[in-house]
Amino acid sequence: MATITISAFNWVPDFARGQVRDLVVRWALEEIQQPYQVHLLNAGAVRPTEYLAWQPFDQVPAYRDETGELFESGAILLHLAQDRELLLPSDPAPRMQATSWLFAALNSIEPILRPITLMPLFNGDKEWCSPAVASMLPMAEKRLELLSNALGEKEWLAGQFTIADIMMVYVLRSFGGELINDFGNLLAYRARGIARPAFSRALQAQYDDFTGEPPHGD
Ligand SMILES: N[C@@H](CCC(=O)N[C@@H](CS)C(=O)NCC(=O)O)C(=O)O
Repeated sequence: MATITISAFNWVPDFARGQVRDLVVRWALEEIQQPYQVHLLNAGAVRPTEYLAWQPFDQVPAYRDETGELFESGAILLHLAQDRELLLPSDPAPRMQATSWLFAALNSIEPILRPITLMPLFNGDKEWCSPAVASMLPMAEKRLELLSNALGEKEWLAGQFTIADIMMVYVLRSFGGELINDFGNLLAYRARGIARPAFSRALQAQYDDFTGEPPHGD
């Protein structure tokens, strides 16, 4: 495969360390043992305006290889998985399942869990925060119950390990917290994903790249 460069941050606040979304790209690259370079940016500093041509929302990750450029972590995973049986089976039925579950992680699970986790972090001192979070819990519980039912006794969402599991485990790890405690199979699934050696290598690589300084030397 072509020489790969991804963007990542060299500094983020403590709460975000180990959660930044380049993690899923690093994880996929580690699964296929593909070396890559990292273009480091500081989350606390203004990014160079040229970066917007690569990532229009000024976020990480962005991705480049000799064939072109991508942004959006899901799109990057899909690209990396082309012709990579280890990330996405070529057999149409599981391939279609994995594609659906990749998007489900991003579009059907993350948006439901994300505010429940992030709102208290950023607005925990506001009076409206607790009732707002409480109002979102029933829908999250229902969605997780349906995810749990769909996973059932399976080890991975599409039968074999795929990019769908990379994204779903990332979402459950970053935004699932204790919300999944009532679902034994989801707890085991998340633990199974995190236990993969490629995940540990990706996590370590993200931490190793936090070499920057906080803004204003805070
Ligand atoms: N939908 C994008 C989201 C990327 C994203 O949220 N990146 C965060 C880090 S996890 C970021 O760059 N935040 C800095 C900012 O928004 O200024 C993807 O999945 O790639």
